[in-house]
Amino acid sequence: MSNYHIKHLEEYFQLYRKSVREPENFWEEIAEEHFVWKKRWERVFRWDFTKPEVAWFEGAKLNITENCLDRHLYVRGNKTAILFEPNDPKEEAQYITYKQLHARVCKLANVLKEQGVQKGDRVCIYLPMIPELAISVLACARIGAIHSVVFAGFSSQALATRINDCDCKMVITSDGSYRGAKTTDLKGIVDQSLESCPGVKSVLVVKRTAASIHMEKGRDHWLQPLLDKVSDVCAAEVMDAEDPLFILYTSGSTGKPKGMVHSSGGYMVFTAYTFKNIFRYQENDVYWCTADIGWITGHSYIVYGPLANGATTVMFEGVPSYPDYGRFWDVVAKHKVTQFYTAPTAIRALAKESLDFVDAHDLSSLKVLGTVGEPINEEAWHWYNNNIGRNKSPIVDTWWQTETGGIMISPIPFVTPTTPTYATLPFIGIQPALMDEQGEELMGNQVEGRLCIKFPWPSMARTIWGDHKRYYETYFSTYKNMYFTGDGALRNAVGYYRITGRVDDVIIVSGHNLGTAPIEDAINEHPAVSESAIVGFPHDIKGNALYGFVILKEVGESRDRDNLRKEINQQITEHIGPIAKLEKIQFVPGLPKTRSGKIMRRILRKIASQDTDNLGDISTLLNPEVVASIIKDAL
Ligand code: 7RM
Repeated sequence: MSNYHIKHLEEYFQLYRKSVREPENFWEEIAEEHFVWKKRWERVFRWDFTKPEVAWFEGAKLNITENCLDRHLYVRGNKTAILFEPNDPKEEAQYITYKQLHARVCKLANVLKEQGVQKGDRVCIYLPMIPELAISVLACARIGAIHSVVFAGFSSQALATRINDCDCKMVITSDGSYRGAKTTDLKGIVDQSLESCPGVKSVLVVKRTAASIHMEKGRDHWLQPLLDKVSDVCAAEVMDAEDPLFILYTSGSTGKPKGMVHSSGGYMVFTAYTFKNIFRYQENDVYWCTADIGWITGHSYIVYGPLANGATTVMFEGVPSYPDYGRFWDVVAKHKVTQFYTAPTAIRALAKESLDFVDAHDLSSLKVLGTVGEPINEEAWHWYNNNIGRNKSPIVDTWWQTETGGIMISPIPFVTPTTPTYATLPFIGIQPALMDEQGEELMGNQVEGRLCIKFPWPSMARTIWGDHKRYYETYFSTYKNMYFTGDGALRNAVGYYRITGRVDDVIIVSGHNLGTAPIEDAINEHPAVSESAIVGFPHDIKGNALYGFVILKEVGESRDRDNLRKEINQQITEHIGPIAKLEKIQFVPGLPKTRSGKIMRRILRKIASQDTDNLGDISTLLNPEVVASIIKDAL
């Protein structure tokens, strides 16, 4: 157990140095001591960022679900694995033990097999935050099927794109979902998607809302009757460490979403090891991450990382504002939550409300607080620290990405002194670099540049599904022999990292990554629109909000502007989902362009954030008169 639980700063530095000087030995010890393998690896890792080709624990055989379930059965079989807190506080919470979870996963795995799902097949999971979501993920892993979870807030078109991109043959969904006061007809959305997904042969439907829904004969099946008929024993498929475990889509700055492919051995080792240390998980703790399993945070730090450590992990179906803004704190008090992990956007939204919502609840169980998803501003950090952490629970500001699989830069609580807005130090084994625009690494402290990682780590994505070239171009072509994150960052006088935000055309709105191109494509399909450009601008709660500059066609000129705005947002909701709706829409006569025809987004960003005193270098600007007119009419 020696190096698994880091206890003081000196130990962190020692382990960090070891992980850099002898990475093979370091990771081999972790992998050997803390996991069960069916066969040992032949090589700890192999890498070549020029291709890129990366492999961890090659030759090893395992099944991640045996590490997350089976091995806990004798030591903690009756311990709660998943603690389900429903949307409606009047509905009873569910305490699913490791034994019960194991049985439910095996049953579903048997149903999947019966439905013809085989090792390597892709299964799309489109479910709300109910236990069946985690169970579906694990059931796929049990039989070696590759899960592709799509966040249940995505529209039918977005779902169809993701189903088709990786050729899923099955979808697991529910009749509907509850979120706050709203119910959503999830099955209706799936039905619509499947009109354009010929590869999907079967749909399994979990009953949640008991809404009356259409069941397509021969294709759709209620899940429960199928579960009732199968055994709760299902041998785990023997997987190679490098076999794909899952695909998870993330927005790119251009083109269609990227299906990031994660493999099983390295992903397991890294998510489990980071979970244990970054949340200082101890046996009787109750850990709660408020993310949705539809995002990477949920995959790594609701399901795999916690379960691989035998933890109790809370799954919350609802929203922070229902039935009122005290709900998070109500849940913390009710279940005596010890680690609480959320996003800055949630903290900002709650900080706007009365402190009475906090003070009405006993938060004394809390030991560690976490944040993830976007930079946390100083004010939100202090509010969180003072009111939720009562100045004694350290805040771990964890920086990482869908692509990195696990947390990369973060304090270790009670070990790394924290500084507001700083993600602080790289986790063990992570070698960050800051680069200047000429491609030179910035050495020393007090520098700011583009954040890269210069050495492989176990949980990095291996490719983009079906497009390895795009994987290379997006992440490995900008800086030679480096993984480029797309983020800017600075390193302060003591070597702490602060992430300053995206440097590409990805905008993070309420913690959700949105690429500008897909939104623009959606808008441009409106018959009255000829061209559009989207930029982000600062927003009190969402972090960033979207500002659209839209050029109308002649047919649009005579139309009512407010109706057009509604239609444009409707268009976006249909193509992507409500999370991508525009906060402001300005109709403009043209867009600032360079002589080579590229939109100068830098100028639009300045206009959107009402910062037009100094537009910077506009020497390549083709149409200054357009800029003057946009500024004059800015919203
Ligand atoms: C885990 C997750 C990734 C992007 C990333 C950053 C931003 C995430 C932080 C952060 C500042 C943080 N995956 N980001 N964590 N920025 N401080 N602690 O969010 O793929 O959905 O997003 O999120 O820009 O590149 S993600």
